[in-house]
Amino acid sequence: MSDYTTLLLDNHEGILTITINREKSLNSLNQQTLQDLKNILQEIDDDESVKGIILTGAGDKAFVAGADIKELAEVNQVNARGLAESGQEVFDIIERFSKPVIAAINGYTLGGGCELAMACHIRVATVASKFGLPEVSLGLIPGYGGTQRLTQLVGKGKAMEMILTGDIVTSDRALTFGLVNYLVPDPVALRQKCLDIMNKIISKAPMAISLAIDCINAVHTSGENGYQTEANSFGRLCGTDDFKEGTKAFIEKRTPTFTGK
Ligand code: CO8
Repeated sequence: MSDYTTLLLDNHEGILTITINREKSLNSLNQQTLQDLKNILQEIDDDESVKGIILTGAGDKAFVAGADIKELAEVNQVNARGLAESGQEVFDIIERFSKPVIAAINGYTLGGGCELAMACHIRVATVASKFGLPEVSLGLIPGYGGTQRLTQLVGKGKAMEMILTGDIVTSDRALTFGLVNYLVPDPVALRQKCLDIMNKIISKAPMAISLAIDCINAVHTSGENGYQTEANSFGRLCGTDDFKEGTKAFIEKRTPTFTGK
């Protein structure tokens, strides 16, 4: 795997942990970080040694505290739209990634950081984590898909309140809203919970996991009929070796061995 200046990579038994490694600026997302994220995802898409991804931030203070405000301050009306779009493209790659992506949230998860976490398939957070889309305090709105994904995850009323007030909410509130799947007491429990969920997912048939992600994303894809996507995917899966193995193993009362074929 290539080296990335803003990321730490650790592949342990098929689970690749990607750590955004800009602790001094609370792992804020500069353009280099976004480019590195895009590149690593492209690099591992077809890499059979990677079965799932845990995305986290370095240190114990922040997952990601937003876009890099120092870089953002230089943005102007001419290039801002393009920058928002290219960031959205990276987050879209994550959301549609063929392998499961879990956000391991360890502290401040603000602005672009909250948008990044929301693009992941599952979110687990420490109780000390804090969440918010405070862009209005900077005279902005979320630009990396936050208005859309927050509304999808927590509903319009709560999304309106969080984005219009810019309030930073506690992890308890985030759990109540459905913004995170689980809360855990500390970073050690965070790692373990993410591994437990990921190990469960990657023990299943890889193509079924990948197509399930596609179908769930189809709910919010304009012009796509999700029911049709589901039926098509179901049909494809019924032709796989893993389907034959899964049903055979059930009948034979044993654990299936999936090959991804
Ligand atoms: N960008 C750059 N640097 C940051 C950021 C950030 N988002 N957040 C923190 N830092 C830096 C601080 O400047 C500080 O650096 P230094 O030591 O050199 O002064 C260091 O990290 C530590 O931060 P603090 O001293 O502020 O730590 P505190 O514990 O006092 O406060 C907070 C922690 C509350 C998280 C505080 O740092 C904060 O409010 N950060 C900004 C949060 C924020 O507003 N995020 C949203 C940014 S806007 C955004 O994400 C838009 C996304 C869409 C962009 C679309 C298109 C281009």
